[in-house]
Amino acid sequence: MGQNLTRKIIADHLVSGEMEPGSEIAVRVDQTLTQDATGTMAYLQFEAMGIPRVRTKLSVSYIDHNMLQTGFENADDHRFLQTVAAKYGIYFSRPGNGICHQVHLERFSSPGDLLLGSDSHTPTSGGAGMLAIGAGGLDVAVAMGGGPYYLKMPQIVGVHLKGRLQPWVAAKDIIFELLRRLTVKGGVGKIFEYYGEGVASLSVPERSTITNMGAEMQATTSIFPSDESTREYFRTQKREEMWRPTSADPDPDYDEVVEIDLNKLGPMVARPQSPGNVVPIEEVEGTKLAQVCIGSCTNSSYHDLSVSAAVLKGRKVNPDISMTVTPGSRQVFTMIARTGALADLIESGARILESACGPCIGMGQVPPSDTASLRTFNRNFPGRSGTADDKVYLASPEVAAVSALTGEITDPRKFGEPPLTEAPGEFIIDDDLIIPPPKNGDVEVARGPNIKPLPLAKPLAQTIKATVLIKLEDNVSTDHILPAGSKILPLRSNIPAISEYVFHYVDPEFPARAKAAGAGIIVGGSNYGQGSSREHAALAPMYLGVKAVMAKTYALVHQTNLVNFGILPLVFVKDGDYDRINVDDVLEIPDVRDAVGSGEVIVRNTTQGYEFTARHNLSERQVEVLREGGLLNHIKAHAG
Ligand code: MIC
Ligand code: SF4
Repeated sequence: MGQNLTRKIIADHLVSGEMEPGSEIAVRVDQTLTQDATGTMAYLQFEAMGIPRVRTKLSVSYIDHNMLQTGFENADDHRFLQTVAAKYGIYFSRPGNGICHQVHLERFSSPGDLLLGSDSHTPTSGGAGMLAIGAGGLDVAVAMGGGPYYLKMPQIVGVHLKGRLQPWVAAKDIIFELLRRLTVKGGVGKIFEYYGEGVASLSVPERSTITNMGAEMQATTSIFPSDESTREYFRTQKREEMWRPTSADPDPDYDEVVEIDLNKLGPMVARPQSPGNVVPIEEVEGTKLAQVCIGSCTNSSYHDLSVSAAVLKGRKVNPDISMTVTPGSRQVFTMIARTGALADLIESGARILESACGPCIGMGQVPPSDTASLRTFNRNFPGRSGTADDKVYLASPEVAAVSALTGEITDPRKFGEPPLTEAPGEFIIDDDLIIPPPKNGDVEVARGPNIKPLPLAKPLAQTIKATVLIKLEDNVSTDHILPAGSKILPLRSNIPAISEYVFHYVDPEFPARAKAAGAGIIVGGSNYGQGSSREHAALAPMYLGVKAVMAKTYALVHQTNLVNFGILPLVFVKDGDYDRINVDDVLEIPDVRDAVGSGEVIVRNTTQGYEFTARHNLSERQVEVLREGGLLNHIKAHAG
């Protein structure tokens, strides 16, 4: 059997390790990306490494998350990021240029190369044949310094696409189908590689909708081959010279195969409050809506917006609906302005937002209480929109546009023939908002009062004795652990301030209790830490004195972030052990510093008077990192 594409790219980038699923490998990183919400920390960490200039082929710093400027904080962060970029040799995408993933796809994606980004939706560039992986900011900082990225060799799942999408059925429905079948935990430790005759009919932006939302299954990444359609995309982006073909060998070997017949798919919707709650649209049709939002890095391409505009053209948004549209990039924005689609949107009554993450991360357009919102985004975790009791439904732009007219979730197939939209022969290319770094880094870094020094973890203690601070259910996301939104997101470069918001909507007393306890333990269910790659969900608990997490299973990026910040991620061996623990129990892990080397530790519940065994599944290198008090301490200890 032939080799699959993913293994070829990994083999091409392999620095160390065996490509055996589950064993740790290290890969060379060609490109990095950061955004402003994770970037400030990543660059503080990079600075702490004392490396004069990035050692990647290309590193880009984007501003797209913290765009509301209701105080000085976000604007100060922008200046910090701009000056840091100039100093260390990083391209800087200015606010207004668009969402990192959309812009990266358009202007920098490169088939066959490896991209590491401090954002969980970095796999968007997988639509153009890149191996694009989301990670914590510290891992990205290490990669900028020329270090490899460590991960467990994933299993490669081949997704065989057959047939062709039917009218009104969108790329979004393909990834919904996978989420429906495999759930939000179905991608842990896996890479999804798309192949088969159904691939050819999907354009690069459509492929990118699919690879983007592979993150919702906790997949390491997702990838499409680079074919003639990719070449056409690069041609319209006027960078055909960057295109090269990549594909699996004929008859490729996969660890697992999933088959999707595109002919059989219908429009689908993810119900509140998980992207895994996918149902056929018929099950939720008629749900009254108060808000419809089109945009986010999942669905804000020229294709998505022109289809939406064509549906709305000559019609009016229902008076009960507040509708917003966010172009994913300045290129998309200018294109819809030139073609007239923007005028159609404005005339319909849609509210046009600047090219940024915006409502996707609770930066404005918070929905009214006790109402339903329909969004083309990728996540609908509780409270993420900014409304505590939110009911966010996720769907394709086609479903969103038709529903905005009717005021309720509507099957677009009842709307008649889908509008004909033409792919643009060429895109408008204007990279003026991307500032290339100057040749010499003689730049002074601007540090406003919101940029606080980086806190470091402490080496692993000989014995951990700590109080159980909280006990959580399954599928707790990093949005639960450390929410975003317009109040909290601006504090990303200020760990003391942001740590006051850990578990804010789950248990607002958590920070005070953690500080009073001095040393704490978090107890979680399965898939703990799903969602965003934000390392703040490890860094802020570390700052509050959290020493260990005990969970049934982890989302891998969060598990790595815990290790990077010196928090021990343990796994329950028996379900009963999870059941028995109570909040406020004091747990002792004797001789943990030595015991952790064996992969198994004894935990004593000193409050209830019993013992149990807990495990971890970390590599020897990660155990060393933990002992030394996190990755930055580890790097400093082994500098040179
Ligand atoms: C998200 O979609 O949750 C974010 C905000 O883009 C995060 C990054 C962050 O928390 O800064 C992500 O997806 O990793
Ligand atoms: Fe931004 Fe939303 Fe995409 Fe995250 S998921 S990068 S917040 S648009």
